[in-house]
Amino acid sequence: MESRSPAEVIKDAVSAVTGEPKPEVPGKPGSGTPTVEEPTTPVGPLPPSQEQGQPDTRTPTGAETGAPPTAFAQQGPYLTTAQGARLRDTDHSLKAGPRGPILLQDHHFREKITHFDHERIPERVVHARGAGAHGVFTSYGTASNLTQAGFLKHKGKETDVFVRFSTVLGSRGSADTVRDTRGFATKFYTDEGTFDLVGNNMPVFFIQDAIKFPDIVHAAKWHPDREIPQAQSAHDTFWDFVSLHTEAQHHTMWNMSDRGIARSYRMMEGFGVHTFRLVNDAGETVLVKFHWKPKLGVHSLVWEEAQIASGVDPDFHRRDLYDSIEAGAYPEWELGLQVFPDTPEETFAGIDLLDPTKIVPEELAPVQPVGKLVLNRTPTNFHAEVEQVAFHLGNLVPGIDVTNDPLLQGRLFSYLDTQLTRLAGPNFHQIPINRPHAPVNDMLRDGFHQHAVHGGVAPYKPNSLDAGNPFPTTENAFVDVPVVVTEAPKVRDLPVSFKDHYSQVRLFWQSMTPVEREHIIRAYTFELGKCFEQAIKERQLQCLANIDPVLCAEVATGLGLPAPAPTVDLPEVTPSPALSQVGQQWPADGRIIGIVVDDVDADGVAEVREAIAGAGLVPLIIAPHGGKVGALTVQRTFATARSIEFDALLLAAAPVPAPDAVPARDEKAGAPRAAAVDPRVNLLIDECWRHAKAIGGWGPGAELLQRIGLADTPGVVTDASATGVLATVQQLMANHRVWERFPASIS
Ligand code: HDE
Repeated sequence: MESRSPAEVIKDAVSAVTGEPKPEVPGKPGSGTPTVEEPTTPVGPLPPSQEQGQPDTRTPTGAETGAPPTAFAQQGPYLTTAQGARLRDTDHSLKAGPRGPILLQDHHFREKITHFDHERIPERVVHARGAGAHGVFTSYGTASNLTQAGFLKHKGKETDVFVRFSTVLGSRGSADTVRDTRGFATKFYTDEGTFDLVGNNMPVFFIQDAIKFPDIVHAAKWHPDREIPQAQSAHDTFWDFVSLHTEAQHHTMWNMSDRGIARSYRMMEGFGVHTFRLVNDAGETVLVKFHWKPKLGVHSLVWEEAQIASGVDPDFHRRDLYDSIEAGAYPEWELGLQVFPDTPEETFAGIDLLDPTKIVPEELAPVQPVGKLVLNRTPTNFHAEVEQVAFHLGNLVPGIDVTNDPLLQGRLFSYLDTQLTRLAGPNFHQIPINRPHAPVNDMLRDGFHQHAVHGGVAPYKPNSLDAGNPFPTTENAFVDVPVVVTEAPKVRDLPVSFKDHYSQVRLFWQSMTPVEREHIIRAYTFELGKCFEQAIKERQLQCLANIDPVLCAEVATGLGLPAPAPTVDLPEVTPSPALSQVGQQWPADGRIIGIVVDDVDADGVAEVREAIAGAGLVPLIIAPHGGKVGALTVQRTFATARSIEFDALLLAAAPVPAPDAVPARDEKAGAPRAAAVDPRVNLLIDECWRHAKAIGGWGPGAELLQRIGLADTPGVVTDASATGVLATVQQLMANHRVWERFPASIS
């Protein structure tokens, strides 16, 4: 074999990468022709890539870095190692000859693969699946008499926030639209330290004492033998637990209601769940519950939609959040407070404020708005921001303190503890997304992943070597409210008032409209129908009997089991209309309208498309084929569209089946082909009808709706003019759904 000098080998390698002609080897004609695929020659420094933008402008200790927006996580035009050495080739490992084994010496290979091997961090033990966004909270100043917290006290004060929404049960890759509680966790980067409001979209919780959390989570997550079902409560262990542990019945009813299948993160309420204590400048205290009220109202999917979306678009909520922010339809909520006097009993209207399975109806204590949240920026890097964000109930600021709610007390331990494993060490507060926007001067030192380079020699107190620094202060410092803890024996027990497990569940049920009750019945019937053990179904039916006999009887019928009689007195309750989602009108901003077109009429569609966009809604053109229809760009084809993507459907056409379409039912029955509509359009219409969405048509679209017998039925609009149809459809969308289309046998 001919031997070559190292210099010749390097020259060859360089020319292979740069595409420069190989230098001729004397005596070897044609050796200048590259033998490997010719790569592109680098063209000098590239413009900075947006994807590489570094989102954080804070040091690990909270100072602004002053980094301009052009400061990038990655720099320079050339590929380098993690240590900055330029690389010639990242496509081939270093081998003993082209057919030989890889050499241990290949430091680039080992760095690349080792880092890749460790890219994932443990997912959250609960709330693993989520999405997050940045935004701004603006104070109305209306809470200035209640709290010294600056971000709430000063009118117009703006505070940066990061919000993470989540499901509870599923793994990180599970579907968004499963029936579940949703997390709604907000990090306020205030000037006085970070405040985390780690809430849910439901105001009550399954358990009253934190020590039960592993039990409910083990019961609700998959069965440990097969790790199924994924992200579902419709299985034996969940219903086994909640039917035995009856304090879970209230939260379970919320999950079985439409709240368990939110339409969008933008359309969910948020609740702090626990009662907190606020302290004002004068040291006076009140008890409060935190509420987030969405600008767009509270809306839900219907069950079939949720199930279809789980398969067709498992990222349904994540996509909706990011698309709406990118479209400029910024999600908005008002933060509100229910305020209660801070009495020694810690009750309001007979309701124990420390019991996290109870609400205080808004009719008794109205929610008073104190500020507005707008989400206006999507994450730059999902892992860095959404995955690494670490919330903690103990992230409190002066003016906001905790209560003795036994669930809240346990959470104060758990959130810090969990990050030690999940984010591998005690310095997770230095990760960019977790960095406070207030000056940090602590005496925490060292540990894994320490990013700060601490000066000084005396990270202890008292000290003289660092001149006693840093000093505690009473100026705007956190106040642990000196609440009197009554002299009491140590016990493993709960207050007697916590033992009422049914009256508020009954209150919730009785506050629902007939259509919402119907949905609840179907949800219980579905979930219990998926259980295997009859004893579990029977025990849960007993719980339902103790909530409401009609509910119990309907579910029992669906299960084919007898309905038991109640074993508790059914109390008179005053319904809370604020709990219902039906009957109001809401802005339809950012809602999506699908428009079915074909090659015939593009002009009418262009007009209506403009009108939709002008009204702050999103038009989605659906056509038989991709590309263009007239001047319109097609966004979905009949093959890629599915009804769950839109909130209303407009038909500008009645497309006949494409030659390759699956035959329609009436075709099989011998109906003439020309009379049939494309079966995929038929499916869109069918589903929109079943899911109680507004449907409109003009021209051939109106004729089609006539032909299939839908015209003149609730929520179906036909008109000669496209814009006429749109106007009525928009009004219908403000109700969220065409409620009268649902069968409601329950009153
Ligand atoms: Fe959580 N919860 N939780 N939780 N929780 C976590 O913290 C825990 C509870 C909630 O987007 C974990 O960082 C205990 C109530 C949200 O990152 C963990 C108890 C409420 C999120 C934990 C509760 C919540 C979590 C898992 C019973 C509504 C997601 C990973 C005392 C008010 C936050 C993590 C995010 C996450 C523990 C009960 C909401 C293990 C022990 C009640 C929104 O620390």
